[in-house]
This record gives sequence, structure tokens and C-alpha cells, in this order.
Amino acid sequence: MNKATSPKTAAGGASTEQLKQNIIKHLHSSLGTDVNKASSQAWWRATCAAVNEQVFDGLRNTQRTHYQQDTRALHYFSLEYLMGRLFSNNLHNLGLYAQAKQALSELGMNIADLEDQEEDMALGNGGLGRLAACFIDSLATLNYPAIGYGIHYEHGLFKQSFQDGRQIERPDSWREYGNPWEICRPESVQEVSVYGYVETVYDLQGTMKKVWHPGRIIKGVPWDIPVVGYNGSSVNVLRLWESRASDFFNWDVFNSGGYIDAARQNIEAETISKVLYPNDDTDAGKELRLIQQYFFCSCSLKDIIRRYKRAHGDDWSKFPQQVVIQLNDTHPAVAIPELMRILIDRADMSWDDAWALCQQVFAYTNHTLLPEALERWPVRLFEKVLPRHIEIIYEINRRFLVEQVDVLWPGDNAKKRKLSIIEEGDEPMVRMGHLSVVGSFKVNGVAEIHSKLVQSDLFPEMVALWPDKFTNVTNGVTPRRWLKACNPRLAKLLDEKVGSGWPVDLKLLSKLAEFADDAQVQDNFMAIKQQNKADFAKEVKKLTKIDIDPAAIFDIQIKRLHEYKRQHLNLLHILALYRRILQNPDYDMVPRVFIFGAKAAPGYKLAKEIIYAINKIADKINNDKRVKNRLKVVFMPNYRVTLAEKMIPAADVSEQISTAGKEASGTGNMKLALNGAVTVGTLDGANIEIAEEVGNDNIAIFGLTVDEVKALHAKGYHSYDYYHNNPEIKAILDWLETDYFTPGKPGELAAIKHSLLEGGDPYLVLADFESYAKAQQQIDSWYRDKAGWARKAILNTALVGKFTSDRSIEDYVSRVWRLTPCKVAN
Ligand code: C3B
Ligand code: PLP
Repeated sequence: MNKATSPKTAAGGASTEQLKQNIIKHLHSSLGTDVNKASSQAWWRATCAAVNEQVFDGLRNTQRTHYQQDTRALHYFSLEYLMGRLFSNNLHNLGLYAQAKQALSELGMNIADLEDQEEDMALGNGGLGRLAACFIDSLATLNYPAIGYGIHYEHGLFKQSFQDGRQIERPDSWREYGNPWEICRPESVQEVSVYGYVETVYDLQGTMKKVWHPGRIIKGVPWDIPVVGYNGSSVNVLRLWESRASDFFNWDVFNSGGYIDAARQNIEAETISKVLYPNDDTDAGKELRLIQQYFFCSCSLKDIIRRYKRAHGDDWSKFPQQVVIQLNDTHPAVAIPELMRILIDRADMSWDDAWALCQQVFAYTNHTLLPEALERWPVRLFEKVLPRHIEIIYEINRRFLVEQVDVLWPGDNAKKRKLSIIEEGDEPMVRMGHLSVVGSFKVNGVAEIHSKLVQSDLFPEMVALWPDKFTNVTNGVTPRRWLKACNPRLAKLLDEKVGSGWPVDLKLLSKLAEFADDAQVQDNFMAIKQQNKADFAKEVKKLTKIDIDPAAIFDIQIKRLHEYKRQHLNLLHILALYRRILQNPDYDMVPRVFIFGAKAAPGYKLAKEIIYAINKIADKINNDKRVKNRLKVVFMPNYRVTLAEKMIPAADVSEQISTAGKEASGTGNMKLALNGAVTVGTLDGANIEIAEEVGNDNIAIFGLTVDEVKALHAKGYHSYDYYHNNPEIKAILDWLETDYFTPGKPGELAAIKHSLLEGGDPYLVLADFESYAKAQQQIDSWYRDKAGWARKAILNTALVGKFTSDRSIEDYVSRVWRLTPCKVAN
């Protein structure tokens, strides 16, 4: 291994022997058991404790260095962090994986069995939460002072299973028996107020002051999860807040005999951090969700201010130099009026000074254009939950309309209505996107095309007001977790071919392109893919009892279930293939296994119907002898980070088939390409940039472009035309209404047909069907040419170096955050 880039063995350079002794020490002293009777859980925990000795050394060093150097730091505010497991990640980042594997093996344990003892930390829904997890990995790796703030949910994203093909949700209790990676910090508890009323008072000089008399006070208890950078030098922190009642009992109520009432208040306070909302679009309107947002923003701001004051006392002038806060979508936008409140009501700052400060601190990332995901909160709800904040929002809005909008568009009331942070109507609403743009110094989208659409379609007037405010930062993924740790065979080949520096300099992978036509490298590359597929086939057998053949094309669509992501387009094409096979028993196709992984939001009916249809159709096809194994369909239950880590290295084909303009970026697309899968995709989100990098010969692009989608909608889209004009589409949709796939129960799968016909097919599934089927045909013919396919797969891995989250972070640093790396001495 190259010395300059190999991860250091962590502090003290633990040897295998030391590690063994430490694991046994922790079996004894932390777990109270011994080698003869310890369970796998106990072995896992003892190993975590041994690893933590090194993690905590790094944490202390990092915090000391940042404190001594009084560094400017990034504060990432996110309601979601989809971390997955930390065991192998921490070992890899500390450079200890091989030693730990060896140490455990000498102790008679298999490291993979221990890895399976860990529950996923699934405190997020999908792309947005996983992005946050990749970003904090890169921030630590690049030695940027940064802290992630969020909620310490007791229950993460629900666990999914299938009963007769239907999704069943069960609660996720990821830390039922405690989580070895976290540290409770009672010394940094914060209190947060909600409800109540605002009183206007005047001091002796006659100056008006607003006094908020809260109705309830909640305690925020921080839990710190160390975030170990690759090479172990910086260890940053993810600080997650848990809610508790501010006093265990409300003594007044208790003393007057209201024991039950007092206990109930306790439960209500704890409810705030109880569960993650399982929607990946919006839950606006739900009081608890607004309280969650405010709770973690308020705790985090107070934490930041506490730390700032320790170094700078009451001198606020350096605050914007020291603190930058990134709002991960609008979910934490209430931090803007909260900081204003703290500065004005608590620090006695003038409005102008407070606002000037706020506007230097916040930056906002937009992650979606979907109208249902743009958060809007009823003013009524704000008045009830955050009565002081709604006043502040009104004042922010008043000044914005008078000082900005009316200056650029004098007397233009339509513009004012459109730009107002408060949407008028029977039920006035607070527009959190508008608030975020007005209160931030930078606004970015997450892929080139998305950032353009944010500017042209979502906030064109804001761009006219502040052209320099808007920018792009294309998403990325951490190659440590998403290649080195999850695909060790490929990682080894890359070490050999391009050197071992690629995990921190992913562009080095481009050197692999030189070997794209080298028969030996092609064989090696495809042999690795084959082994990964064989491993995954065993997993499929274990979890679903379905046999799949690793010689077939593994065609994978993994992501949340959403109409815009169009799993049903994939399904219609599967039905088309099945029908062609039935009509022509000799139908010639390369055997293909279509594999899905997706959770549907529990309240999203059609999404659940799509899951049911895929499962029912899979049942039929997988058991139909006439298919002769040309076609298999598998729906993996409980898609999550840990499953993604097994699926991605085994994929030949990556399905990225959203309606153009709807997927802001995608990050699964990057992970699959990085692991050598060929994308079938629309010109949407980051697919466009992937195509630019890998070249059109190495990706199967299909479908309407963003402009064509707009033109079609403008002209008037009639999905019935496609139904009537394309006999294959008609036959497939009609098939769904029969009882062919649900014997004795005709119509059980009809919801999909109805959404595409009577429902108007809002995501243009039928419009893109023909072009999609052609792209799939293309994949089939590409795959028949073995060397040609190997070349494409290799070039996908070689040419997607741009999509490391390290590059995204450097883009944020230069375009938004202005941070300086801070090397931490061991
Ligand atoms: C997602 C978007 O849907 C993806 O296109 C994007 O890659 C990721 O964010 C990360 O930027 N997203 C999400 O997961 N949840 C939301 N509420 C909004 C967007
Ligand atoms: N869910 C999990 C577990 C992931 O790992 C990812 C990204 O890889 C996503 C969701 C987001 O997938 P996509 O970008 O395809 O929406």
C-alpha cells in the first residue's frame, strides 16, 4: 500500500495482537462475560468498545485542535441522517479492518457475523438523508471543522416485510439495547419553548419589547456520534437531540394529585423525538413535525451560541466569520426566525443588525421541485406553536416586500403576492422555501439541470433580485463506503491498477480506462462482478427463497417507491417481455433478473399498489415454466443502506428512469455506475452529468427531455392516445384488470392502469414506454458482446470520479462555506 495515501493505523497503530487483547479486555470489563460464553452480540460490542478507544482519542484530539485554533466551522442542519451501520465503516476509515478481521479470526470469530449484529442507523428516508451521511464522512476525511445536527429518533425508518405481496410496516428499534457508537452529553442539555403567547411590554425608556410566555418547555439531550474521517485524523461529531420533559414531573400537577397528568406531559415531551416521519416528500400540516423541526433547530442554535460565547463572550461581531449553517432542504428553515428571536429578544440586538448577521450565516440547499414537497405551514399552526416566530416572519416578509420587491417592481401587486413568504388564501400559509431564500446568502440545487430549474422555474424573481445568490453543487457519494468497503474485490483490483490513492482522489480511477480493452483486465473485472452476483444470489435465496442465476443480467432498481421514479414503467416493460415470451416461445433474449428494492410511505396508496403488483407479477413469472428462466423478478424486502451495500456491487444494469425534470439529482445512480453498472436512464438530474462523464456509448439514454416534457404538457398530454395506438401497451394494461396475476380476484392490480388512463398519467409513463423498451433492447444486444460489455462496465467505474462527495464538499467550501482545512495532530 502506498504510504502517503494508506489509512494510518489509528492512534497508537494498534496491532492485531493489541486488538485481540483489547477485545478480550472489553468482553471482561465492559460486557461482563468471557470468551467461552460470549454471544455474537457481546463479541460485536466488545470489538466496538476496542475500536472506540481509538475513535475517542481522535475525537478528543480533533475537538482540542478546533478549540485551540478557534476555527470557522460548518453546521449542517438536517432532519435526516441515513447512516447505515458504522462497524465496518469505522474500521475501514481507521485503517483497522484487516487487523480486526485477523484478530477476530484468531479468536475464533467471523467478522461478517459480527457485522450482522448491528442494526442500521436509519434516521432518514432516502436520498436526502444518505447524502447528509456521505457529506459528514467527506467533511471529516477532508479535515474540515464541521458538526452535523439532527434528531435522535427513537424509531428510525420502519422495517418493511411483505404479506401476500403487500407491504407491512413494523417499527424500527435500532437502539433497543443501546448503541455502542454514541455518547450522551448531559452537560450540554438545552431547553426549548413552545406554545404560549406573546406580550408587548415597554421598558423605562419607552422602548417596546416582545416577551414570549411559553406554554411548555422541553429538554433537549444531545447524543454525539463520532464521525471518523478516512485515515483517522479528524473525528467530527454528529450531534442528535433527544427530547425529554424539562422536569421529570410537573410538581404542581403532581402535588395536586395529578400523577397521571404529570406523567402524560412527560410522554408528550418524549414524543417529539419518538419517530422519523416516513415520507420522503412532505408532512407539512402535522403539528408534531413542525415541533420536531423547531426543537432541533433551537437546541442546535443554542449549542452553537454557547460554544461561540465561550471563545468570544458577548461580542457578536465575529459570529458570521465563525459560523456557517447549511439548511438541508427547508426542513430546518425555522432556524432563521429562531436566530432572529435569540438576537433581538435575548441579545437585545437591533433588527437591522440581527438580520445582517443572519443573512451571513445561513445557506440553503433545495433538493426537489415537486410541488407536494415544497413545505408550506398554516399560519394558524405557527401562531399556536411558535407565536413569537410568526411575528418575526411577518416582519421579515414586510421588509422584504417593501425594501426589495417593491423597489424592483414598484406597485406590482401580483409580484408581491407571488413572492410573499405568506401565501394568501382561505388558509394563509408560510412558504418555507421563500423564507429560506430570503434568509440565506447562498441557495444551491443538487445537479446542474436541477439548479437551472430552481432558478428558471421555482424562484426566477428571486434570481432577478439576487443573481449571485444562486449556485449549483452536484451531489456525490463517499467512495469509502460505496466502493472500498462494500466491494472489496473490485477495490483490490483498483489498488492494483490505479494505485491505492483512489479512495481520497477518485479521479485517479480514470487510469483504469487505459485497460478498458485489455482482455485480462476485462476478465478480472467481469469475474469480480460474477462473484458479487453469486454472493448476492445467495442473499436473494435466503431472503426470498427465489433462485436466480448469476449468469443472467442483474437489472436493479433501488430507491424509494414514487410515481415520479417510475417503478411502474419498469414493471410494464417486464410485462411486455413476459407477453412476448408467451406469444413466441422461442423469443430470444439474454436471461434477465429484474430486482427491486423500495419502501413506500405508509400513507402513499398507489405506491403500495405498485409494490403489490410487482410482487404478484413476480410470483406468476417466476413460477411459469414457459418462461424457461429468461425472466425473473425479485422484490427484496426492507431496502436500506445495508442491503444497498450488497446489491450495488452485484448490479449489471442500473435503472434511473424518472420523468425528466423530476429527480433533482439521484445518488443511487452514482453508486451503481461507480461499481460498474450500465445505466438505463432519462436525461434527468445527475444522469445527465453521468452521461457526460462516461460517454453516450456507455449509458442507455431514453425518453423525453425536460424541454420535451414541458412542451408535451403545454400542448396537452393524452395518455389514452398511447393506449389506443400501441397494441402492446393496450394489452398489458388490460392484462392488469384480469385475474391472471391474482387468481379469482380480477381488478386487484387495476390501480396502476387507472392512474395511467383516467388519472392522466402525470409522470408520462406511457409517453416514454416505447423509447424505454428500445433502450432495454439496446442493453440486451450490448450484453451479448462480452468484451464490449466488459468495456462499458469498466469505463463506468473509471469515469465517474467526479461523483465523489469529496468533490461536492470542495464545491460547497469554495462556493458557499469558505472553510479552511484543519489538520489534527495525533
Ligand atoms: C432527494 C431527491 O429526490 C434526490 O433527487 C436527491 O438526489 C437527494 O434528495 C439528495 O439531494 N430528496 C429526498 O430524499 N427527500 C426530500 N424531501 C427531497 C429530496
Ligand atoms: N436509499 C438508500 C438506502 C440509498 O443508499 C440511496 C442512495 O444510494 C437512496 C435511498 C437514494 O436513491 P436514489 O438516488 O436512487 O433516489
